[in-house]
Amino acid sequence: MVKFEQIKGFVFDLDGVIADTSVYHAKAWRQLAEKLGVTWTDDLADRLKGISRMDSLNMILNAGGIESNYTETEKELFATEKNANYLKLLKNMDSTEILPGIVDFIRDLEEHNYKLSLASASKNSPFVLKRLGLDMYFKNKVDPTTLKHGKPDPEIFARGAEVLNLKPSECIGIEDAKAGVQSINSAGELSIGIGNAEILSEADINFASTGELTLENIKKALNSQINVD
Ligand code: B16
Ligand code: MG
Repeated sequence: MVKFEQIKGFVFDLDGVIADTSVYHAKAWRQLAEKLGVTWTDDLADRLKGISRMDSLNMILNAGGIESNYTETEKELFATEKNANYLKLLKNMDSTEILPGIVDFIRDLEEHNYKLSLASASKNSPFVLKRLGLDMYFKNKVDPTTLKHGKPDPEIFARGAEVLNLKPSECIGIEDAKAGVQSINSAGELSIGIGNAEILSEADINFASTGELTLENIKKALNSQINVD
């Protein structure tokens, strides 16, 4: 197990970790799914977290058994429609959408000279960060349009360490999605799962909410694991 003292950087997911936008993604997908006659379930909503736009659409069509009913051009139109719905929901977005404890945590990381990067699958992430007033903290970002594979593939979190000039073993990745935790783990970083610990059982450390995300709590969690091992 990695020691707390080895850690030099933090790689953040955006939707569901920094901001409460995962509910807006779910709302916009639900609108489209129901229009296409696909039953919306909590399980489907969970599986979509962290998954790229086109992969999410394919997952929804698959869940309804209608993946072969549409051409690629029609799928592109559906994805564009979902994004337009999503952006409508973000219309009045501001810093009040930042999840609890996140600003204090980021400031604390900066104060202690940790490096920060962003590993969000969302093409909207630069816009969202700007609206939240947090873009100045994330100069180092992985551009999701340059990725060959989406989460759970390790590529995005591996690149999140790379943009910081750090080794994966020197980084902690923070995620709210099962696919995201799997990406962090297979990139060789230490994973923190935010949310349902049963769904995120593969995470090295679990916190029920971002409010628990402090350097002190991370240190405590890591030290208690070392003592048990
Ligand atoms: P977009 P994250 C992910 O962001 C969301 O969790 C997922 O719901 C969304 O489909 C994906 O970004 C793509 O987003 O359509 O805005 O490009 O959790 O990786 O920050
Ligand atoms: Mg997320």
